[in-house]
Amino acid sequence: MWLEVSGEVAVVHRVGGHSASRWPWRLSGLIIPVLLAALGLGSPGAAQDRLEAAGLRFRLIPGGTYILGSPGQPVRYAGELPEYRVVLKPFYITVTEITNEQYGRYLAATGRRPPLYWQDRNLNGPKQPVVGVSWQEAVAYTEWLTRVTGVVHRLPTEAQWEAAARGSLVGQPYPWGSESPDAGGRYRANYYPNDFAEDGFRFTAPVGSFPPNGYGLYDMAGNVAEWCLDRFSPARLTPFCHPEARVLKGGSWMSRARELRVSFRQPAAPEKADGFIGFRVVRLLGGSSPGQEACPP
Ligand SMILES: [Ca+2]
Ligand SMILES: [Ca+2]
Repeated sequence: MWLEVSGEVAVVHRVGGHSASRWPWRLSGLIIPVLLAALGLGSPGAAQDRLEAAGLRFRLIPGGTYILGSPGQPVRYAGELPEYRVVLKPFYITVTEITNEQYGRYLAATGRRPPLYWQDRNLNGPKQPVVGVSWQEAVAYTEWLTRVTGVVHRLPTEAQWEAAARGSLVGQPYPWGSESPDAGGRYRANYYPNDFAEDGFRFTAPVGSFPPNGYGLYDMAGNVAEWCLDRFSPARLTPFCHPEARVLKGGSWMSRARELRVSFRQPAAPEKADGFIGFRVVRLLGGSSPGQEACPP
């Protein structure tokens, strides 16, 4: 195995097929101890095993004050939060949605039952995001990651998700700014333009098929809508909304352009499993504190 350091991303690869000449500088000096300290992990050998078990790539999202929610322009759906300010601690978030390949490692390790659509050829490519995973199953995956790595992993809160999705931009409707997802004839996400396949993908796309946002995160708009940890704000529930509903963010391959806005949110019952729903994972720094110092109104 070798440990790659790229910005704030840490990935463990198997050595097979790579030149041994990469070892001396990659595994020398202070790089490894510093990186492991940043990740809150222990000895290099144990940490490598733990990272490999996770098989995931993360980006560090800086702590600080974020302005989230919608200013109301160009549109704000009922249920979206008006603009609010939140203070977040720094946290890591996966570069992509969790893929079928990554979820398959979890199934193999735990013997849990595969999710819906696991056998659906339109949706089960190794690099396509896992779908058909309920909120409870997504939480169980993060708990497994926590167990095998010894570092707290969790679903993102809505505030963490949205701060990450904005990619350092302020007051912009989309992860890339204000342009529509198809401006200039160039597609910026997998969604439902005038036809499902007009952007190149009839169903889910392999993760990373479109350009990343300013934080290097892929598919924060579209592909699969992503589970957040939070309950959907009770004050905004309709009589038809599940009382335990959780927040979905980002829109999906079944969404129209307006639903790709970073402030857009959908309620879904925690047991709901569907072909448009997936998730990504947050790794907390410094133990199990919630990572959020203020809550939206
Ligand atoms: Ca599409
Ligand atoms: Ca997504």
